[in-house]
Order: sequence, then structure tokens, then C-alpha cells
Amino acid sequence: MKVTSAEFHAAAHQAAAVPEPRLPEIAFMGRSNVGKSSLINVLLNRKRLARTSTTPGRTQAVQFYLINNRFFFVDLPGYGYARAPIALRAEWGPLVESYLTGRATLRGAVVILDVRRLPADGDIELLAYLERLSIPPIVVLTKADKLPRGRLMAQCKEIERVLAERVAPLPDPPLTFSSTTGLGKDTLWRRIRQRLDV
Ligand SMILES: Nc1nc2c(ncn2[C@@H]2O[C@H](COP(=O)(O)OP(=O)(O)OP(=O)(O)O)[C@@H](O)[C@H]2O)c(=O)[nH]1
Ligand SMILES: [Mg+2]
Repeated sequence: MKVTSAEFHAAAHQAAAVPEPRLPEIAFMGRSNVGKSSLINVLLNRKRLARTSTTPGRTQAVQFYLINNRFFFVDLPGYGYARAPIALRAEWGPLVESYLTGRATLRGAVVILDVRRLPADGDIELLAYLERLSIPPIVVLTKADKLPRGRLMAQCKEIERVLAERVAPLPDPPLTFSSTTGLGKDTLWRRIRQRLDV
């Protein structure tokens, strides 16, 4: 995908501040610190358009990025980070929920998992929730550079097995990815373009 422009559009800290639906959107979600913002930056060939952090739970707003003036990438706050301030945790549910429900322009969700860990209850709940809302997921297993090559394949198979056991069948098999090496970038763009129809 040729990214000719990518710019910050808006950040919503509460439901009322979410921009009106206007163009097709792809949302990015996953646990705190899993690598959502890094993955967005890699797709867009930008160093730090989406803010990344070493402190988990930093992206606490729904962030909109306008790409090629044609569609939006939406960076959702991470979930499952117990040490986020209590007030922020209470806001996460309503904010994300109000964004995800009835969003006519939302074409798909990139659900990001850490390839080194088996899917946690929060990940499973998220996938089940997307299924109920009929939002098709693109499951990405990131940080693949952190596993030795010999273990990577076996670990991916194990994650696939857990997902097959606990959630509805996925439209495509999980995609192995690394923001450090760019592994999986072209395939992920292909799937995103399919969803966006661009
Ligand atoms: N080695 C490696 N590190 C990664 C990768 N992706 C992200 N990281 C690191 O993981 C940390 C968290 O990355 P972020 O992109 O900020 O994660 P996030 O999911 O947006 O985090 P929150 O917004 O705080 O929930 C940073 O230190 C990144 O440099 C990857 O593919 N490989
Ligand atoms: Mg982030």
C-alpha cells in the first residue's frame, strides 16, 4: 500500500468526543503494551505518529489517524492493565463500547496478541464481543522477533489451537508480525485493504 499521507485527526477521551462516522475505518486493539501503536507506525512508515510507550496503558484515548484522505486508522486504548489508575479503567469500557457499537463505518478490527503468550481471558472476551457485533477480526501475533525461529512456528500453532477452542472460527489464520523487522507487514496491508475495499 502506498501511504501518501498519514496525519493525526482526533483523540477522544470520552464517548461524546468520538468524531462522527465519515470514512471507512479499521480499529486496532489489544492488551496494554502489546504493540498496537508500534504496529500502526510500521504500517504507515512513520517513526512516531502513533505514540508508543514503555509504560503500559499509555494510550488512554481513542486516536484517529487519517490515511491518504480516504480512510481512518483508529488506535484504541489497551485493556487488561491492572495498574492503570482506577478512574481510567472505569472509563475504558464505556468509551470503547460506545465507539464499537453501531459504528457503521467500521470495516474491521486488527486484534493484536503477543506471540510469546497464550491468549488471555481479556483477548478471548474481546474476540467474542467483536463476533457479537459482527466486526470481522484480523488477528495479528506480534513481537515475533522476540522468539527464536525454532520456537515461533510451534508457538503460533499453539495459539491457533487455543483460539480454535475458545472463539468462533476466524476469517483468516492469525498473522505473524514484527514491528522491529517488518515481518508480516505486506500481508497485513493486504487484509486491511480487503476490508476497506481500497
Ligand atoms: N521487539 C519488539 N518490541 C516491540 C514490538 N512492538 C512493540 N514493541 C515494544 O513494546 C512496547 C510497547 O509498544 P506500544 O506500541 O507502545 O504498545 P501499545 O499496545 O500501543 O501500548 P499502550 O498504548 O500503552 O497500550 C514498546 O517498548 C515497543 O518498542 C515488536 O514487534 N518487537
Ligand atoms: Mg499505544
